[in-house]
Amino acid sequence: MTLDRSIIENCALQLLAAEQEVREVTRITEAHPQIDVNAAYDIQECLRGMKQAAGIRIVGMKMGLTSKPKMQQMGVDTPIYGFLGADNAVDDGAVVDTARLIHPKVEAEIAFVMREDLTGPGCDVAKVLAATDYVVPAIELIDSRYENFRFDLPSVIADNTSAARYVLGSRPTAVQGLDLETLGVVMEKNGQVVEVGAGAAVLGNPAEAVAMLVNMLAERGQALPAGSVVLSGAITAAVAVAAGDNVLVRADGMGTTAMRFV
Ligand code: 0L1
Ligand code: MG
Repeated sequence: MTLDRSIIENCALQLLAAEQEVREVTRITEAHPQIDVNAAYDIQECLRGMKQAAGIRIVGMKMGLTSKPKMQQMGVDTPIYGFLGADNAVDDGAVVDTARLIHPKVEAEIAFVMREDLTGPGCDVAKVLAATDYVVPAIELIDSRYENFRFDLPSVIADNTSAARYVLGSRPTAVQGLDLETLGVVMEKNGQVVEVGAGAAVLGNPAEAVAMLVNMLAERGQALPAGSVVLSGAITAAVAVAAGDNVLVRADGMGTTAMRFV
């Protein structure tokens, strides 16, 4: 559906303020139950425009709800996407201030860095691999702006799929010769292994998630530009973090990446 422009802008402003002021808000669908997935992406785009107008550069995209358990939990059969701003990026091993976050959780992911533009429809794994510059292990920090991390599908899409921070590994690896499906990933928190998984947890292959992103963008007349970072989706469950925690993700043959929390 097409939502009144003033409702789109009000919802985007509310979510932006929640992020900036580090406070929870009520799901936007409580006040506006008519918001569907299409209208939710309109709100996400409005939020993106507000951040760009404030000088934030868009550096990439992310996929969310890419695992079967998460899709089942939300009662959907299609993942969702969001955008990554330069203000979301954290240097490998750097400190993240939890005072700037509401209720942070971390996920182990594989990030793609694109060498060529990709345009849908019809994007597939082969096209993604051919257009990829390199892959690195990543940690995505999600931080829903909604009370108790509870939302419905349109609400979480409008909230930029809970995107908050991300860190990339420092050792770029070419995709050629990598088996992304059996790629093993381990997440450690404070030196203890807390999650393990394999690339196949992401739609059978993380490159499949990137292809799906490109095809979903095409439905809204958009493309994935060269140079984009793409977080392909969680390989592990999301793990809550707090000040004092150290999180490290290791991907088989691809090195590690880490975040420290104060
Ligand atoms: O990156 C993700 O998979 C998160 C998508 C949004 C749902 C959530 O916040 O758990
Ligand atoms: Mg994620």
